[in-house]
Amino acid sequence: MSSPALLPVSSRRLAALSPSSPVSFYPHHRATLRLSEKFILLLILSAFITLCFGAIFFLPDSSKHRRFDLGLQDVLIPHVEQGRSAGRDGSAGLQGGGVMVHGGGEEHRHRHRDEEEQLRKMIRADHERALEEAKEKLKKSKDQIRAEIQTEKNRVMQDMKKREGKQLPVVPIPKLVGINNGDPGDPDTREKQEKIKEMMKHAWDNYRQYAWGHNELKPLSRKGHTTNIFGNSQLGATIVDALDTLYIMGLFDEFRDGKEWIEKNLDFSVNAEVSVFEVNIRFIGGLLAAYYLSGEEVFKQKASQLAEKLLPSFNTPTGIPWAMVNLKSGVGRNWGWASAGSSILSEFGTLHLEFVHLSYLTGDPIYYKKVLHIRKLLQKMDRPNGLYPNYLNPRTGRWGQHHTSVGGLGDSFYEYLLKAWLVSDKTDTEARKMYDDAMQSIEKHLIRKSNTGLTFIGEWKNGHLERKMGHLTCFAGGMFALGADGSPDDKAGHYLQLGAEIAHTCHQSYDRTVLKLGPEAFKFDGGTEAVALRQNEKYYILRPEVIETYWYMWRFTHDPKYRQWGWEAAQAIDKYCRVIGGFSGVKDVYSSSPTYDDVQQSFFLAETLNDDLLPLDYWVFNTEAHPLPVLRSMNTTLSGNVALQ
Ligand code: DMJ
Repeated sequence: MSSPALLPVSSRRLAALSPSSPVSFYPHHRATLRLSEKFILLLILSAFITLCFGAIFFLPDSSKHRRFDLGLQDVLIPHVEQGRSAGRDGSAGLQGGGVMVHGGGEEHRHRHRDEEEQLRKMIRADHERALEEAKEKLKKSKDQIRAEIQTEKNRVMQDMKKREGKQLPVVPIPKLVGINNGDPGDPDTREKQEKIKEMMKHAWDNYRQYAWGHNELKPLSRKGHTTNIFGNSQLGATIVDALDTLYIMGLFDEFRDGKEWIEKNLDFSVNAEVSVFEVNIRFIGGLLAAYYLSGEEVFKQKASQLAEKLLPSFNTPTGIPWAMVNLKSGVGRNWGWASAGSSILSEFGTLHLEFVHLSYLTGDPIYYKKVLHIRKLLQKMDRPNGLYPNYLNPRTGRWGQHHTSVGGLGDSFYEYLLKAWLVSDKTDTEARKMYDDAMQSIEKHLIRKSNTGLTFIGEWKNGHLERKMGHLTCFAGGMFALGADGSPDDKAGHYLQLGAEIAHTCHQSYDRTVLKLGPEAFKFDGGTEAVALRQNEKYYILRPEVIETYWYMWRFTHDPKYRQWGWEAAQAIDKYCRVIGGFSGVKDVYSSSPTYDDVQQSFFLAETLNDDLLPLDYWVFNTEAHPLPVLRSMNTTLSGNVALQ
């Protein structure tokens, strides 16, 4: 039994006054009291009670009058005040708060009852909210536990494989150079090549000096930079993105520096929530390309370590991966801005090339299975007008908002359908068929000609075609050209022509600016053609898509105008984006005195190549321009023991 001393104050007080208390009030007086005395006593007592009772009614009403015991007033009064002031300005407040008449006894009680009811409601709502929050936390930790189990499983599997000492396939490293050992032959082109190399060195050296190990460089502030796609970690994104370019350009000292940093510092067990797509295209793509070019094992090892860390992102009810994953805990989630909790088409649809290569190199089919599962799922789904919407919910497997684009949010999904076919040495006909069908619907519903005959690719949004094209969409010119060979109904000429038209339009978007650099997005409305109208679409952040299309068009047609256009863009970048500390994006391509955004994007160092290196029948470029070899043996087996189909 608890002793009174241990009870709370109020309980202790009650215990002292209870009938079982050993203390009684003057027992010896009881017998001696007479009737008249009792009567007088009773009279006095009743007069006293009447006085007290009346006093309650005559007490002045005051908003400061504290009616609540047990300390509750401190919690509740602010709500009352809040409710009252809300009522005053007409918005939802406590009922009656605005009509109370001070001093009216009936109203007073009535108002207090209302207030008490309101307060009870608020307390209930608070409790419900707290309960919801607790549930949410519980759910999160469940996800975390699930992800951790999966990560552990993967690790054990990987260890088992190592112990089995399974022989991994000998990796054929294809020819690096095409005709003339990559030597352009004529002095003019050689000089331009040297200039591009010098620009690469300027970008690299400044990154090396001011931001080494950081993800990117702030060339004006001369310090490191990072964004949420890398989870605010320091993973040296620029080093990894630049490796293959350094190698191809023959900048071997720089390449060695990069390799050394990766060997010693690149650690993926960090508590960072990264974008699965970005990390795949920049890091896994970059590391694999560096491995294939140089044959250095460390790049392969790092790529497969990282790939393992991305696997928990696939732990969703549908197998469509989350957009982000925490590299340490394995917990995944989607971008807050994405429609109805959806994953993004261009993100989960741009894993195929790298994942096929990972299975090929590690002998573990898991990577290939993951991306094949995504494809099978997409293949089965209904598509409005044959178009793939950009949003897909990974919990329900249903499309989100019906927004389709060949630019941001959609772009590289289409590119990877084509490249899945190419990397399989043209044996993955399922991917080719999906690509061809998608192109047909895109041509029918999204591609139009402007009043003056510029071909553009618009976006399907809110039930109509938006006559706007993004800088990102400009990569499609190169994609059409790359896919021309092998297109159905002998439409190779048609697609090459379409590629040329898109290249022309995108060139116009550059040519119609003051800086001769293209805006982020441009319109085809009324009198406006290939020009950005909104201030927030006038920036250029060193993106490669337009130059990429020129590059493919040059490769397939050898029309010198594409080289010329590429050179013009390179000169404009050198003139307007170059600063002492590297290269920076600019905020307005229509202004003759542009301001800088102070970011040297890592993809800037991944983009520049010269003509005759890397023949396209041996190499497929991932979406970040990292070259991966065509897997010649894929039609029979993957990695010697993993069947492809
Ligand atoms: C690159 O990181 C890749 O090309 C990606 O597919 C989208 N675009 C950026 C650069 O603009």
